[in-house]
Amino acid sequence: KGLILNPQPHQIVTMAGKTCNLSQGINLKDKQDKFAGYLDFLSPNKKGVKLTIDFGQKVASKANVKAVSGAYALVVNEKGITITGFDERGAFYGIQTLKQLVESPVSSGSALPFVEISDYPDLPNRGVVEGFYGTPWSHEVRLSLIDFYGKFKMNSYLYGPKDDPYHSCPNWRLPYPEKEAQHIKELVNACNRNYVDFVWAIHPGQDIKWNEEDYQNLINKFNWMYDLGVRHFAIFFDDISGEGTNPLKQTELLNRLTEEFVKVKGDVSPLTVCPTDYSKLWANPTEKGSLAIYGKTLNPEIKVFWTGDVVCSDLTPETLDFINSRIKRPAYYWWNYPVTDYIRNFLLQGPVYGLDTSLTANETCGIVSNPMEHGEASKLALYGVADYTWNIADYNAIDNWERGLAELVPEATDAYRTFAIHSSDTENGYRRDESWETQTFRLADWTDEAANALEEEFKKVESAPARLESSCKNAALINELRPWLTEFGKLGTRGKQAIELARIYRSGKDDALFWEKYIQNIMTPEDRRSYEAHKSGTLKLQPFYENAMDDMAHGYLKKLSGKVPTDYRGIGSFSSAHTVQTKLMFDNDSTTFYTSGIAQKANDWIGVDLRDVRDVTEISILQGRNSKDDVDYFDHAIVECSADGRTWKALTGELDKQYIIHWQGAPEKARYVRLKRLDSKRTNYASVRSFDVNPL
Ligand code: LTM
Repeated sequence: KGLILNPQPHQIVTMAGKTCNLSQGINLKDKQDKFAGYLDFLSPNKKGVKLTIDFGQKVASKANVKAVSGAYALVVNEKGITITGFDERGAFYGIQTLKQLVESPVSSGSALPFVEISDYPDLPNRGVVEGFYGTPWSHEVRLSLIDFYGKFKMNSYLYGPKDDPYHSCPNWRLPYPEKEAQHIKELVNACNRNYVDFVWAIHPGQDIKWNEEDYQNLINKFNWMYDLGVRHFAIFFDDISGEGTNPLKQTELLNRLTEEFVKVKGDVSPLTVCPTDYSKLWANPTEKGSLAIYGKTLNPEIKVFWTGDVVCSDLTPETLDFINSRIKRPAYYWWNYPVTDYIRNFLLQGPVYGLDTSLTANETCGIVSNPMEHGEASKLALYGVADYTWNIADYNAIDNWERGLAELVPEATDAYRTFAIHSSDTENGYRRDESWETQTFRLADWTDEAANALEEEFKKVESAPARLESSCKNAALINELRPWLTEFGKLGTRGKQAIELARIYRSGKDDALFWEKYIQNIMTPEDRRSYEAHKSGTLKLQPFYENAMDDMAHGYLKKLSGKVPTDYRGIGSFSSAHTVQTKLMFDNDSTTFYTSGIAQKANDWIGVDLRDVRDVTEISILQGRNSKDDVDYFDHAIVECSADGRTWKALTGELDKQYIIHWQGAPEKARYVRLKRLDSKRTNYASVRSFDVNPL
């Protein structure tokens, strides 16, 4: 209790009531003279508590330290403090744990509890790949993150920002200009200080020629990077087309580089590669496929990345079985979370989950997270990745998230928590749970108790930005969060006002007041634009607001006109059909889209609720995310209608590869119309840009 350690150690035994008093400082016995510079959290004093630090196989085996890199033992007892590392990195990790112990509430600054910790990493490679599209991290953010990796025992930082032109096309053949080269040197030094491997990656595939000239270009670039201090290298062949995708040429290149660069240098570690087929979504699974070629021909020491069944996916034993049996080694997992380069209007602050807790190093040689271009805001997720990769079986996503919030914003944890719990989902990407403590409801299910509780939550949402702005000491974090905080606060106000409005609406007493306040609480096109640019609360809060406002308008217009208004609602069998995104099908704007966020399958459907049984005479559906040639559509589909939502009547036969669907016929009595997918090999998302029924 009160002992907050991240990552959680494998074994920890505390001696109740016994403590070691650090108020007189420590008397350091740094047996190999390595760590004096790492102990600024303690005061040196020859008469203080003895702190012995040592490492190496001999001392480690005496202290029962597991024989893996990074393992250590930390003992606090009446004789003082002893840290024993299996290797130098292990001793460094022992110091990180000691620092967290000293700073833990249980030690209240100087009364360190007697403790025996025996600890080691589950996976040999743990860390981060800066592998996203968009603005690469600034030098300051990178330095701050590298300290963060060391503090939480992550040992790998792969440098591969897609928009660094010297990493990728067009300049991968050229040396870095002077200033950038100096920065790389500083990053290498910061990584060395933190016992993190700085892995410099090159992304040459889009225009590489498989000839001697480009081979020499690559060797030259690696040599320049070597001269800047780089000792770990990777080659990324992701997201390319053309001759660069050839797996035989890729493996040939990696094998040759291993012989002629890695082995010749002697102090360079084995290479890492991201193949073009990094996801099951498009990898050819057969004996002739590129993964099997990797398995048969690639030097067994080379680590191979895999992102899972889709590009952003959960880490499961099944996906690792699939890849490992083909590449003939435990895959290196490139986890596309919390990356947001495909949904740049989101900021992901939720718990880290979706990583199977039964895995071991036999199934994966490591995991790196691909974060957001917002480095400070990515730390919350990285705090989870560090914990998971170190101690897989004991990993608890929610517990980790709670600790992470307190670690990152100790001055305003509650406000940060309010923001984070409602800023987790992606709406139409890699779906994440969000707002799980909040109950929302449709107005038809109103109870005073539920409305009051939700109103309280909206008030917290409304006040969270100011609380964070005034208390959080991490200015860089606040700068990244600010645009989202602004919209978050407004969402709180809108939601709170929707509940106040619903009270007037439900009383049915003052229509004029209701309508006046309704108009005030509607989002203007400008409000919508700024909310769209920095979204949060997409799973529950914004849908509550949208539904409440729509339901009130519907009820009010019905009361005034005596007829059911024609405000159509989107419906469907996908989980994302329950978000407000479905509105985009009816906004008279074909550049918008509605997509499921999960792979489509037979019998999935997307449709419209006409709110009443009507005569349907014409239906027009436009599919494809951004253009009519996109892959996200139902290539084998049928249009159906129904009066009750249970019995459906086919209006068309099987529609084969039709992005644009148009049906016209004798009036059909229906309240619901849908487009249903039939059998097909397609596993893409599904998008409908417009769904018109009886267009005017
Ligand atoms: O995931 C990989 C291997 N490559 C790219 C990343 O660069 C990108 O950040 C993510 C997320 O959009 N998707 C990719 O395909």
